[in-house]
Amino acid sequence: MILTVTLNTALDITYRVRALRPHASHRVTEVTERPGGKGLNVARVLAALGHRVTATGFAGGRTGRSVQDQLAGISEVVDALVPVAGATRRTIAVVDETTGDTTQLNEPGPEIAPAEWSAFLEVYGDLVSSAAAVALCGSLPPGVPVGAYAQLVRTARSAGVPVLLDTSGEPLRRGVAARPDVVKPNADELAELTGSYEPLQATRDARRRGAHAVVASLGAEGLLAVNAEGRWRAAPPRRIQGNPTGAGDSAVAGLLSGLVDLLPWPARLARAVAVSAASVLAPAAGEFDRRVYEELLERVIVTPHNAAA
Ligand code: TA6
Repeated sequence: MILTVTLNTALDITYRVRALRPHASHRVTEVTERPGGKGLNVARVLAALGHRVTATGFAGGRTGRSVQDQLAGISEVVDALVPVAGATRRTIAVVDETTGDTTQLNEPGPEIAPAEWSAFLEVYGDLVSSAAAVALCGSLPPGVPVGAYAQLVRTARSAGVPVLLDTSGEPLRRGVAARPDVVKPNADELAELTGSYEPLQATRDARRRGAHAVVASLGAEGLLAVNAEGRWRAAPPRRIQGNPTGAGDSAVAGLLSGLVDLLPWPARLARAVAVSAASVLAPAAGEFDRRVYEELLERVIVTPHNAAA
């Protein structure tokens, strides 16, 4: 199984409106509520790709119950979320149907008590040794130590389990230094880490900081990957317009899926780009249409760069 960690789970609420205008009242044309937080999106996409997943992290309150009720409906996902006293946060995405632009509001999440963090570490320690790979994804809720991901990376690595990290800010900086197998920052996260918006330079710099492979998600341009074997660009065959919320999470799922299926790097990247692009065309994060994914997968363009990193 693949283990996903979502310390700051969320009930993702998506509102669609015809056109979003400041200071105006809007009629919502559609609303969806889904289990969210980056790791749970990764778990749902992995399940749809046919993998068995165990999802851990924290859940609490009415929102946490709603997240867990929906997870119970996905047979490939085992719910190993640790109960907490505080309520799982809500995130709100407002999609403007005219422009396709999305405005995202993320609550900070519940305060995690020291005893709840210790309970999580025990669950994680038990699960990690039977995992084929681990994904550590998203922001940290208040109360979780800023070095949490560094600690979780070290635990996975000493168990010999490949670990992918997708977070931002100081937790990313410390996590990278713990030498994860893969990090997947977006352009802003990479720039915050390295001080550079030049993708190749920033990606190589992030690797020098400790990650074995860096896969930068560059929005509509796809992925740029650098590891010891080389570097590649992977791009969708056409410009994909839709809801980009969770596109990075789908890319993470594609990378992990390719990793556990032992695909060579170019094929892993193609899978990640295809599932990410397919999820942009789906109504909510963590979802995609299988036929759209397969059609895109055949036409993703993966280009090797000649010089090794
Ligand atoms: O990537 C999209 C998304 O995963 C949403 O589903 C939402 O839950 C949010 O990001 C959480 O991100 P954060 O960085 O706050 O943990």
